[in-house]
Amino acid sequence: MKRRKFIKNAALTSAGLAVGSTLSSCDESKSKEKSTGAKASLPLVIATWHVEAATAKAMEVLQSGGTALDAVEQGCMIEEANEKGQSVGKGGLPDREGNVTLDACIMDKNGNCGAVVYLKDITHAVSIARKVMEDTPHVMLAGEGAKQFAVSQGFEPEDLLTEASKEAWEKWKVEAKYKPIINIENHDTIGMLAIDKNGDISGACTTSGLAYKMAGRVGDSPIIGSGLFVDNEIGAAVATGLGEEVVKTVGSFLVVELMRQGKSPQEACEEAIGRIVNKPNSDYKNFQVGYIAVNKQGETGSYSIHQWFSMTKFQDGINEQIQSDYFNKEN
Ligand code: SD4
Repeated sequence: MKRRKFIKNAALTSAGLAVGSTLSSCDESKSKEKSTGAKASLPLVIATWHVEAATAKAMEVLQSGGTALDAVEQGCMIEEANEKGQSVGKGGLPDREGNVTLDACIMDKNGNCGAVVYLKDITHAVSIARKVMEDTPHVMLAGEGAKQFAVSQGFEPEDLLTEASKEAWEKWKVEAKYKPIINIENHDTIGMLAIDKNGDISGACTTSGLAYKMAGRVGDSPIIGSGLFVDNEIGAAVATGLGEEVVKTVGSFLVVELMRQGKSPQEACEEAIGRIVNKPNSDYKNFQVGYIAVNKQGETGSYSIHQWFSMTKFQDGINEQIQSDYFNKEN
């Protein structure tokens, strides 16, 4: 399904309309990843949402002998530079005051990680996160310091607020109501996990966060363990959706730890969503969270609270969008 159609479908779902068979273009046979225990063919890339250009770039890097770390960085950069994607990098929707602020992190096979939060004016937040990991003694830089560091590394500052995003913000300001919207209009973070041909795993996550968030708000995406976690012995997971709920359950770390206990990636994603929806008084009907995961054997899984979350997977020459199974089947 092309992104535009997907957005439309998601909007219909979030508006509470019945989702009929014409919208159900997902292939049910693919919607639930089975655990076979067999070793999958490598290399392999998965990413949140429908981002085939990004997974294609990552696979190109892997096929030409690049590492999983290079692959996830370069794959994510495709979406960061894509001005049409209004929740990542350039063209991201701003906060309530019109600032586009980016959050990103990256993690390698050795458990090293780097992150930037509240980064302004620099498109490739994922690359700055990698620089933090490789060229500083720290794991996270925020705001002005993160920007200064990026500039010192040769990154050119630019205005990230495009005409289209500015227009959307002006329109939002008329009512200025803040309510997380269930699906993709403001949930299009790219989280990417890759296994290179040596079987080594890396991951990255990059976003402009929730549209019209409070100024200064930081979500789950740059928080290691919440938005992303990689353990090269076990596997990796990455999250998208309402970051506050992911942070409260340390979601990606949880998925990896569940895989460590023997769960398949699919089972682990399902249990991590269960931790959110089964809380007493959970308000899950009003927000979306989705996880994707891969284990050391190359098995993958994905699960979300609501319909229309998807994963893009590139393996064995096939680059495809796979609709995710989901918890809330009430509609
Ligand atoms: C956040 N998890 O900032 C991110 C939002 C997201 O697609 O996933 N957007 O809470």
